[in-house]
Amino acid sequence: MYHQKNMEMAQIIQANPILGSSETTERTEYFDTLMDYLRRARWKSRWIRAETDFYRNMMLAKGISRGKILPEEKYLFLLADIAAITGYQPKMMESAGGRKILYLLRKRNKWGGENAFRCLVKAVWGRNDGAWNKVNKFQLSEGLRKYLELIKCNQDFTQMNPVRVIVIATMSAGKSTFINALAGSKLCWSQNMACTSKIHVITGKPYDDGLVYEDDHILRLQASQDILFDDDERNDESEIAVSSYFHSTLGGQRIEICDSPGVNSSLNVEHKNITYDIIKKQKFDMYVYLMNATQLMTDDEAEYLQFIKENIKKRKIIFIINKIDKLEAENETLHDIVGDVKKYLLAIGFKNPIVYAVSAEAALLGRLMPYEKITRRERRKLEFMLTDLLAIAGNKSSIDYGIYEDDDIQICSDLIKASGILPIEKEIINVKKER
Ligand SMILES: Nc1nc2c(ncn2[C@@H]2O[C@H](COP(=O)(O)OP(=O)(O)OP(=O)(O)O)[C@@H](O)[C@H]2O)c(=O)[nH]1
Ligand SMILES: [Mg+2]
Repeated sequence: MYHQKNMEMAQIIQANPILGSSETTERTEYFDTLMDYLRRARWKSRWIRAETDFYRNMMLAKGISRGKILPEEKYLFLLADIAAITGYQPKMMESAGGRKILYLLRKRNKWGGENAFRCLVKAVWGRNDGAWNKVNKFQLSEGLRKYLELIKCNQDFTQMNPVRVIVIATMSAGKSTFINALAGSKLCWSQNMACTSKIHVITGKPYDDGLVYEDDHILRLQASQDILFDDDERNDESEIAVSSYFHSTLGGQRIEICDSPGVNSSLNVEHKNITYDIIKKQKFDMYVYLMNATQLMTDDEAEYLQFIKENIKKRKIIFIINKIDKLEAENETLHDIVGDVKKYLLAIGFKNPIVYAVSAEAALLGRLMPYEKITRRERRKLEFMLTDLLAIAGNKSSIDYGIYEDDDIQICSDLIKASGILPIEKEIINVKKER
């Protein structure tokens, strides 16, 4: 199992005023200096390589922000970028390469005195809190101040231990869709056929830098959806690491959510081994067990639940009935279904089972739609879905769609509420890290 360091770190470069410089030569010169320093350090990690590629793309593209770097602050920005590229690792600052870079920066720097510069280095690259207190009193441009704030935010975030959650279920219950709904973005491939074939570890970021990272044989800091949905066959590990800001109430939380392959695929027996293996070998702070509302309490389900019960011991588990939008309100009520599932879980041996009901698809649609142009047909689909969800929850009063006239945001936000995902996110936020 490999676990890429730094995946939880958001990028800062978008806020570097050098990107706003309309002078291409100025940007190129800054980038060349940066590369020159990095070459001298001779660091060879995959992370540094990915960062270098990313910086090249950003710096050599058209200016995206406004502003300019003050000449006297140039080496402070370079220091900040180098610290960021190394993941703010004090160890790299102390390495021979780090010392070489600091020597050059110190020599060329024209801002402040020797001590002030040293203090900045200690804060930005050494993560030293005392140094940060002093830096906060320095006279700096607004642009640099903002840059330093992002750095501090990343440092504080990466210092925290993540709350680790794993989503488990039999095939096609909607694990990947559910995780996409939590992230408010399509990070995991979801299909009506067995698809997830590896553990995907999805890490949250402290703020939205607009980037999705993926480590799947190649580490990329700007992974497109095609890349995310296409597993690299050269990766012989059983894991793929992804990270993104969560566009939901989990935004800014230090969390890792694992997507797991469904365990009962007769076509892919190794999926079961991968998932059983991780459940046996790793401890999670919370287990989220998903069930498909249209296929409840099957034999496969019973077998899997038995395995889970034996392996997770007393750790926190919640159960979620997914796809409630597919239920027929005339035949059944959510209240009864939740009651039946609770009885079933009690019979298997789970004490006081916590059961939620959700439509992961509705939640995901509600979160994606505001960013897309909604056609009349899609809006009808949302309206039907909303009506069904309210009906199944026992709320039979018909909706006056007039209130949604030209208000896509309102229908999306009502859909998210009706999907049932919000109390589940609260439950995740309230999980305490196991000591
Ligand atoms: N109607 C409805 N469909 C859903 C919902 N959630 C998931 N689906 C659909 O169910 C199918 C399977 O969803 P996935 O998210 O791929 O399920 P999975 O559990 O990750 O599947 P495997 O990785 O193959 O085990 C897809 O076609 C989804 O669009 C839901 O809440 N409502
Ligand atoms: Mg899946």
